[in-house]
Amino acid sequence: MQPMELPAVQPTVLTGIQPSGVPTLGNYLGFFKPALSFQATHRAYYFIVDHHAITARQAPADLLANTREVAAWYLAAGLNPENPNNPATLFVQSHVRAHVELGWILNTFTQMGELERMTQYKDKSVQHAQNINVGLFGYPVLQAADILLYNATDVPVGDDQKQHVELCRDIALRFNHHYGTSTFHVPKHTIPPHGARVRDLQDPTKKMSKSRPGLGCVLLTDTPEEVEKKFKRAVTDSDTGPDAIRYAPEEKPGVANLLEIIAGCRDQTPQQAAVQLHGQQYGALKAEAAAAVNAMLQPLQAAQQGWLQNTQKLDDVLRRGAAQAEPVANATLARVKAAMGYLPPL
Ligand code: AQP
Repeated sequence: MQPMELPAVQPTVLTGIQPSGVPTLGNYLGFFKPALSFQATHRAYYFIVDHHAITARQAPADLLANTREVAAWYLAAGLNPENPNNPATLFVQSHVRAHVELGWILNTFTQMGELERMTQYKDKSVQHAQNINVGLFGYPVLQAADILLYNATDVPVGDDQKQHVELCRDIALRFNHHYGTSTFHVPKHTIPPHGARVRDLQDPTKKMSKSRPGLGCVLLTDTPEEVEKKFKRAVTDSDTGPDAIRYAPEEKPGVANLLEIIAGCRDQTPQQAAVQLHGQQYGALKAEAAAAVNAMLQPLQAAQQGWLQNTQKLDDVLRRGAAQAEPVANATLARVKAAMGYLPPL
């Protein structure tokens, strides 16, 4: 059988987020904002990874509500499915069945040892010690399938996901090499210059995470008062000198986190934010961070509520998105199966 050729690859972006809770400020600065900037230059696929979210137990009502709510955050953050020149595609992972099928196939191109080395698996095994399921272990394989199905050239993710995208590259190269084909396009990850790892305000050694809500975690749904309270209590250090506010991530992780947050909200660098606050005390830094976050959150929250009030329109976007994604995913799956010698459906 002749191998089926990889179509000419155009710049294509693909990335996703789990509907596992209310997204955090970390998800916004490290994910939504940088990922959506690719719409201007790339064929863009954004999705909601519900199959990934079930690797930790989700209450059915929460999974259902969170899936629409995350779709509404994407749209509020600027995803534009109506752009006449280059509409972005937004869809739900489970609406395109090829993800699971390719994930199964790629399991056979992934070594146990590779998955055992994944930092997220190690962290989540501690976080969900009662439920270390096979899906949690195989999470990066399904993620590789997600990426490869759309011939993605760029995968914008936060710092924590870099290792998974590197594994995806290894799997794609291994498959192509084994069959002597160019079945998969090998993607690259893109880490945003700032906001790649927004840290927990109470413990700047940890990333801010939607499954670890609390005083250290700013949620996109927080009121201005909640945001102010969380920043007021943010952990810094005991430095009181005139140089206390400076950007030194190793030496002063709490302060660096606040500067990165201000910078991420205002499209500047953390060094620029530090210069503007030079000579002031930490109270001023915390107040400035809260003000920057609130100014960014208020229009975002209003836009998200607008989408949630019109679920019919929201569902239409998701339905059209799946219809656009499915043929692309199915074509890749057909190429994979042809390369491997599967008998096509008769
Ligand atoms: N604190 C963060 N700073 C920068 N980027 C972040 N991301 C997550 N937290 C931060 C990025 O957001 C994208 C979507 O994340 P996800 O929902 O797929 O899962 P995650 O990385 O495990 O994020 P959470 O918030 O910690 O979710 P839970 O608690 O459900 O596991 C990814 O690109 C991620 O890098």
